[in-house]
Amino acid sequence: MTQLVQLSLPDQPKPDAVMDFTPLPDGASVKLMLVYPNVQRVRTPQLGVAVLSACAKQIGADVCLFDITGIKRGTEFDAFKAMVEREKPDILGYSVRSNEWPLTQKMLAWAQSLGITQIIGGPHPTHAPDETIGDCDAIVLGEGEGAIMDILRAVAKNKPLAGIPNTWVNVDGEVVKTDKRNLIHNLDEVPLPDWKIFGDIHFRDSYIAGIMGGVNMVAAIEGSRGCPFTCTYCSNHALMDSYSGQGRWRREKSPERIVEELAAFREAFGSLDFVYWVDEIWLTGVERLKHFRDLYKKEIAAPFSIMERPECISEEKIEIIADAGLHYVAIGLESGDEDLRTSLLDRRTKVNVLIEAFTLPKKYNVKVHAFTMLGLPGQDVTSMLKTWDIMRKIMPTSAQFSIFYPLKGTKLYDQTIQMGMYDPSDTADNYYSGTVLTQDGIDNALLQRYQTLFDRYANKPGGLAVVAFHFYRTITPAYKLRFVTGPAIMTRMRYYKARWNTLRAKGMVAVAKRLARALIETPQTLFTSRGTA
Ligand code: B12
Ligand code: SF4
Repeated sequence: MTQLVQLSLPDQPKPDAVMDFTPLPDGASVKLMLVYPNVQRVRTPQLGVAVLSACAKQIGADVCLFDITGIKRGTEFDAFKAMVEREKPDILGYSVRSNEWPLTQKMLAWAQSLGITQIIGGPHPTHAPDETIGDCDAIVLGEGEGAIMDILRAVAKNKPLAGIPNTWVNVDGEVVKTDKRNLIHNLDEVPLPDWKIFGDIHFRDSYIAGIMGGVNMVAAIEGSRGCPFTCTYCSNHALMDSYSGQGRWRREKSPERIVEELAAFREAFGSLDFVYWVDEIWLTGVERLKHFRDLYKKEIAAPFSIMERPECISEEKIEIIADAGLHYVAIGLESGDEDLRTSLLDRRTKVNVLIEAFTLPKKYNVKVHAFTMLGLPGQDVTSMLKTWDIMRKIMPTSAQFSIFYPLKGTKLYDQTIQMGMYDPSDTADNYYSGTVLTQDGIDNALLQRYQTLFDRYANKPGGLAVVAFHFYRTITPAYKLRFVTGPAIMTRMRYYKARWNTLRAKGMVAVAKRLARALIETPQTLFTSRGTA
């Protein structure tokens, strides 16, 4: 049973000491093993982890990373155990999104008996501290830079964690909660990310490199924090509210710092072919954009991608950023149903604004990617068809159709539970392969069908794509044959063909081995009628 304990520990840092870079005391050492339980195996570095590693190293801690990205599914837990036993960390620090919580829980449970301090941070524990504190020693809520350094110093000095700002600490089943420290006011003061803690897979084999084709080294960078919008399905509004009165929510790094960061990346990796910005919005002040463009073209000059909110796109801004090297912009369309967008999602973007946001970049040779969601609460086929209609108008270069998942801490999470559509014990490890909502007339088969057809036809030019879409969405047997049974048969056949090839290859290897052995051990038998070769 966990409960709030009122504690005030006099020698703990105050919440306004946002980042304290005081080194570990002389002679003290502490080893932090960060954990990235990347169950989706997305190949791009998690910048939170990279920044926390940099903070820890800056105060003199030893840091290593357990990253499951390159590890075969099903073997990640054994690999984790092996690394913990080999590295013997003092602290395990897990960075967790909601879909990664079940695996994290398993790791936490195993490592509990080893006497290692276990802390968790990232979006999931931040939004579900009450559900996660029982499984670990401490949670860091929200921004973690200041807290990780305080925690490392406390562990190095053998002091309790209870009382460190923006933490929940589990003291033998009782929870000590502290206020969040203020938001980091000046992002330029955050140490440069320690990208090198991640393996090459995240840079040379980045998923962006996969999309871009021909690109080799991709840098991921955070240029700002704090989206000012309040979409009901996104964790942003909850985080913004939780920091109310604790500093400006929207903060931007200076163009000088951004360029410094990218130059450091290029120095560390020897090259830089593409830059992937993780910021939710980018195109804010025009003067900042112009200044960024001038510096960036001079010092970095690599193509890049950004994410953007439709309302922030204007011709003036697109012209500047395209000139700086913008290659593609990913924009949230989410739904073509204006009523649903406005009343359910709190995205009050007018259709003409949406259309302009998607068409303007193309005018400047910038590719456009659309984020959309299917299976929203209350969404029926008519509503999904409105997304189809708008997709046909905007014709983005590419699009992705995820299936709505209620994230803990969001308004839609609470609403879907109240509406009896969602049982919170139902989780998903990705948001593409099915719905967790129970809705009349909308099931997984239907959603997957629309998702497949949208994927295939929504941004394919020409009338044939429209005919094919409506044909397959209405004629169920044709859809099944073309998109379900047909591909399943093909997959099976490919599997048997691969097995057959392996068998043949193995057979030949075995024959070759036997021949070689016979040649060395009993060469005479090769030339007699009893020869086995
Ligand atoms: C860029 C991004 C992506 C990219 C890159 C992901 C990656 N590997 O980093 C892509 C597009 C691939 C992606 C995918 C997904 N994403 Co995403 N993504 C983001 C985004 C916009 C920025 C993340 C980022 O780099 N932030 C900057 C760093 C510095 O901040 P940070 O990671 O939060 O870390 C800080 C703190 O959280 C804390 N912290 C973090 N870890 C730890 C660990 C410890 C020990 C401590 C002490 C502190 C701590 O300290 C850090 C420094 O302050 C966020 C929104 C946001 N603004 O955070 C969503 C967000 C993280 N994504 C989200 C989701 C849901 C996903 C997906 C599951 C969606 C899907 N398609 O299925 C996948 C999961 C894949 C994965 N492994 O991450 C949600 C997570 C919500 C939740 N409750 O889990 C967010 C919050 C957006 C939202 N919708 O609300 N994402
Ligand atoms: S615009 Fe994007 S990041 Fe901002 S609240 Fe909406 S979904 Fe979240």
